Amino acid sequence: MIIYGSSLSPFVRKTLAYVAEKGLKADLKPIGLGNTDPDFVACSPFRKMPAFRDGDFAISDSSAIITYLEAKFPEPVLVPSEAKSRARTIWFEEFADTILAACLGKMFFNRIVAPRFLGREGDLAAAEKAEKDEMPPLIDYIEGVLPNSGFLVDDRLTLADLAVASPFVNLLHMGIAVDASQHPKTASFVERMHIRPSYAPLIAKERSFFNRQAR
Ligand SMILES: N[C@@H](CCC(=O)N[C@@H](CS)C(=O)NCC(=O)O)C(=O)O
Repeated sequence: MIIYGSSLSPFVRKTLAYVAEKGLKADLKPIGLGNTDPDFVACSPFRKMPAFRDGDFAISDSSAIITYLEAKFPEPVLVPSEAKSRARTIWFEEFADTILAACLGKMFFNRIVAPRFLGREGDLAAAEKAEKDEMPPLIDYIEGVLPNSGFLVDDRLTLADLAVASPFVNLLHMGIAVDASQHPKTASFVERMHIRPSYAPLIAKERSFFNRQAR
């Protein structure tokens, strides 16, 4: 199995963490923005990452890839089958991929991606607005819905936790931590997720990439 992309993308990172939690093996083929590698484009017609290939089957979109893998490799169950639990898991994945990633993405894109990878200035006012106005209600929301177990659904690890944890790595790369005095459950959730064996090596690799860049 091949995953095309860069784990700096929250969608690629979520997929890689999911693959690791499933105990599966996939080759990560590095792809940057604007890459026109023919097999990447064959798997992802609109050139969005992640893209995925398993033999003659190709698909893109992190949720579609995870849907395929969960059906093909049911154990361990990371998308519960019980109706309410499944719906809540998909809601949290959707919340993470759209609402949370969009907000943190404005910060990450304008402060890091545009200046470092695209050679142009980012919209720093948009990044500032996202941090000051858009992000706080999202963290308030997570704090309010996180059960004491520290897992979003069914008091055990599911795709919901993997999805919500992913955009927070981009926050980490910007030197911003969830304030534990204001949002203790969320801060602890993020910390615990990021030290899991599925996330920690990805974060370490991303960090060393940034450190090499800074030299
Ligand atoms: N819903 C998609 C989103 C994928 C996505 O937007 N990826 C971004 C990187 S974070 C991308 O490839 N952008 C390149 C582009 O839009 O051309 C998923 O979950 O995979």
